[in-house]
Amino acid sequence: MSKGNLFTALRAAFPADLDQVAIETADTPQPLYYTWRDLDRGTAMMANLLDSLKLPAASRVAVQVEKSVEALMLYLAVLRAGHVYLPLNNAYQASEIEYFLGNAEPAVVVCAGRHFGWVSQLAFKAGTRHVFTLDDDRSGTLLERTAFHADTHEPVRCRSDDLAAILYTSGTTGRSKGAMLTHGNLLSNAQVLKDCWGWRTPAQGGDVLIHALPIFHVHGLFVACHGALLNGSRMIWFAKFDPKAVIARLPEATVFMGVPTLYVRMLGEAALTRETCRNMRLFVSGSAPLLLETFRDWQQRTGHTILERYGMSETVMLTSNPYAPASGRRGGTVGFPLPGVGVRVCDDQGLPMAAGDIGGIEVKGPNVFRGYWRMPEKTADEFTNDGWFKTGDVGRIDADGYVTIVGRSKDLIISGGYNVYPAEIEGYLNDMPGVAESAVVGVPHADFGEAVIAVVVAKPGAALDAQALIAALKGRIANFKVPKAVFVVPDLPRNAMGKVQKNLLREQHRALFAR
Ligand code: MCA
Ligand code: AMP
Repeated sequence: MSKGNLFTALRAAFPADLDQVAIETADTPQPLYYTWRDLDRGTAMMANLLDSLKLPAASRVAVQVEKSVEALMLYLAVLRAGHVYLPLNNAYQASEIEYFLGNAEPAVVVCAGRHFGWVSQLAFKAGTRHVFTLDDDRSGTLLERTAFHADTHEPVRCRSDDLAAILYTSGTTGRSKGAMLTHGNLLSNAQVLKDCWGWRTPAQGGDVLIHALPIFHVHGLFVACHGALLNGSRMIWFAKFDPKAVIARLPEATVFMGVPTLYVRMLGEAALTRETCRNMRLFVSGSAPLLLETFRDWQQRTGHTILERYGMSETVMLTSNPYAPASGRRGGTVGFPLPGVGVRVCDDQGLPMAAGDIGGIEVKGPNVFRGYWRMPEKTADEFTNDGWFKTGDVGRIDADGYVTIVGRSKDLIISGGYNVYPAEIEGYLNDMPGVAESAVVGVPHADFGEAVIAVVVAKPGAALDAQALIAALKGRIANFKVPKAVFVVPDLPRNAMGKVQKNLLREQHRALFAR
C-alpha cells in the first residue's frame, strides 16, 4: 500500500469496528445504513471493476449523476484504483458536457440512466470506450457490473503529486479550465482541517456530520466528505437540501457545512432554535460571502457562531476563522491562513502590501493545484514568477492577521454557491437571433446572495422578448446560470474607452431581488 494514495489515508482512519454505521441516508424512501465495511467492500468491488477495464494509469473517470452513497463510493474507488475523478454538476446540459468530455478525454463516463442516450453519444465522440449508468436508487449498469467483482482490493501505489481529481472551473474569458488536484493537495488539506476544526474521533466521543451539499464541488466532496471519513465520523446523508428536514435531524448531529443560502433558508424556519442545535459543535460556511446579517441572526437564534472559511477549486481550503475560541470568529472575515498556507495581498505591480491595505490575494502551499489540464499558458498566467497563485479575489489582511475578502478582480457571479462567469452567458446570448450585444451582471439576491441578470441590445430592426430569451437559454445551459431577469435596452452604458460600465447596471438593478 502507498501512503501517497488519499484513499489509503482515508481507509486507515476507518474505526476498528467496521460494522458501525458510517452513512445513514435521510431522504431515501426508507433510511439506508452503510457500515464502514460496506464502504470498504463497495469501493474495492468498484476499483476491481475499473482494474478489469485495463485502463492506462491515471485515466479520467467523468461522472454526472444524482447524489447517492454509491456515487461517493465511485469517487473513492477511482482514487483507490489510481485514476482521476472528474465530477460534473448535474445541472450541466449537452453543450457543456460536450466541452468537458472533449477536453478531458475520459476513459470512463458514468451518467444517469435517463441521460445515457445523449451522454454516451458525446462520450463515444470524445473517444471514451466505457459508459456506465448509475441512478440514485442503487440501480444502473455500473452496479450491475460491480456485483461480479471481488470485495478486496489493494489500493494503487501512487505519489502524493499524482493526480486525484480534475475540477472544471469557468474562465473569465474562453472556456472552462480543469484544475488538476493531486492526492497530496487533498490529503494535506484534509489533515490540516481535521486539526483546525477540532474533529472528534469515535474514541473522543465522535462527530456526526449532516451532509446536505452536492458532491460535485470542493465543499461537499472534499471538505465535508474527507472531514468525516478521515475522522471515522458518521454522516447523515441528504441527497437534496431541505431546510425543514435538515433542522429535524440537527439534534442528532454535531457538525454542519453549508453555503450561505443554506443558512438563510434554515433561518426562515421557526423550527430552528437553540434547542434543535443543542448537540451541535460546529457550523461551517463557505463558497460565497456570508452576510454579517446572517452571521448575527444565526448567533441570536441558535447561540452558535458560524465559522466562515475561504477556498477555491484550485486550492481547496485557504483560510479559516478559529475553531477555538468561538469568540475569535469574526463575521465578515474569512479568518487566518491555514497552517502551511501562505496568503499575501499584492498591488497591481505584484508587490506585497502593508497590513490593512486592499489588493489581490495570492496564495501558496501544499494545497495549491498542479495547474490547469492541458493549458500550460493559462497556468503560467495565473502564477507569479515567485510561485504564488493569483486567486482573482480582492481583500486585505488586518494587523491581527484576519483575512477579509472585499471583492473580486475576476468577473464572477456566485449564486447560491455556484459560480457563473458573465462572459460565458454573454456568449450564448450574443449568438441568439436578433441580439446585437449583451452584458451579464450579478445583483444582490435575498436567497442566493447574488442573482444573474442580463441586459441585452437588439440588432437594428429586430424585436426581442425578454421571456423568450430566458426560455431559449433554459435547456442550453445549467439552470443556475440562466438569468433571473433580462432587460432589453437601446444601448449599454459605456465609458470613454468604450468599455461597458457594468457597475452602473448593477447599481440600476440592485433592488430587484434584495430583501
Ligand atoms: C437552484 N437554482 C438556482 C441555484 N440553485 N439559481 C441560482 N443559483 C443557484 N445556486 C434555481 C434553479 O435554476 C431552479 O430554477 C430553481 O432554483 C429550483 O431548483 P432546485 O434545484 O430545486 O434548487 P434547490 O434545490 O433549492 O437548490 C438551491 C441550493 C443549491 C440548495 C442552494 O443551489 C445548492 O446546493 N448550492 C450549493 C452549491 C455548492 O455546493 N457550492 C460549493 C462550490 P427554475 O425553476 O427557474 O429552473 S465549492 C466552492 O465554491 C469553493 C471551493 C468553496 O470555498 O467551497
Ligand atoms: P470555485 O471556483 O467554485 O472554487 O469558487 C472559488 C471562489 O469562491 C473564490 O475565489 C471566492 O471568490 C469565493 N469564495 C469561497 N469562499 C468564500 C468566502 N467564505 N467568502 C467569499 N468568497 C468566497
